[in-house]
Amino acid sequence: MVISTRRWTPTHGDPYRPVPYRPDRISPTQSLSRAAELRARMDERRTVRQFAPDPVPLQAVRDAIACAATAPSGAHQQPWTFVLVRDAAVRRRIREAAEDEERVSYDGRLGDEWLAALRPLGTDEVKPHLTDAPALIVVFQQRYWLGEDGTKRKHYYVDESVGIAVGMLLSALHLSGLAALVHTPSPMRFLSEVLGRPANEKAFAVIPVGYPAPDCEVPDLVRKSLDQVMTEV
Ligand code: IYR
Repeated sequence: MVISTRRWTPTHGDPYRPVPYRPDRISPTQSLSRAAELRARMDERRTVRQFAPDPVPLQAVRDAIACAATAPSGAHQQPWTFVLVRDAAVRRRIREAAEDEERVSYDGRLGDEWLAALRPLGTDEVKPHLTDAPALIVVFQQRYWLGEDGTKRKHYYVDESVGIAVGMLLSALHLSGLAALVHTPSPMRFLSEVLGRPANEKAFAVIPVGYPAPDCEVPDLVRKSLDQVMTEV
C-alpha cells in the first residue's frame, strides 16, 4: 500500500482528466468476514467523557486526521481544517471559554425539552475532558475558499462534507484504539479567536482524544437495532 505524496493545488475550472481506477477485488467471503468484524468493532465504540492524562501515540492521531481528510466532499473542495491542540495552556483556555458558554446553556438557554433529552447522558457544564485528554482535534469548516490574494469562492455541501469527514475521523481513532468525544460548545466563535483561524473558517466540533480514565463510566445506552434503522426496498 502506498500513500500518494502529490500536493493539492486549486483545481477550480480545470478540465475533466480521468485516470483508471482498478482496485483489487476481495472475495465475497472476505467481504462478509471483514464487514462482520468491522460491525462488531464499531459497536464497541463509546463516547468517552472521562479521559486519562496519559499521552497518545501522536502519529496515530495524525494518521486518523489523514484518514478523515480522505472523505468525499462537495466538488472535492475538501472544506476542512483540523487543528491538533496539545499545548496545556491552550487546552485550558478552550475549557474555560467552553464552560462559560455551557453554563449559560445549562442554566436555561437550552430549554427544558433539550435538557430532558440530555438527562440520560449525564452531561453538564463542567468539561474536564478538555484539559484531561492529552490532545484536542478542533475541526473547522471552510465556509468558502479564501485565496492568498483575498479571492473568495463558494464551497458546496460544507456541512455534509465536514460531517462525513468527522465520522471517518471517529472511526479511524476508534479502530486505532483511541477514545474520543464530539463536543460542540455553542456558540463556538471563541475557538476561532483562541486558535487564530481565518475569517473563512467556522468551528464545527472539538474532539478530545485519549484513553479512557481507569474509573471511566458511560451511560447505559442501547443502540437502535438494524431493523429499527434500516428498511429494504
Ligand atoms: N453542547 C452541550 C450540550 C450537549 C448537546 C447535545 I445535542 C449532546 O448530545 C450533548 C451535549 C455539551 O457539550 O454539554
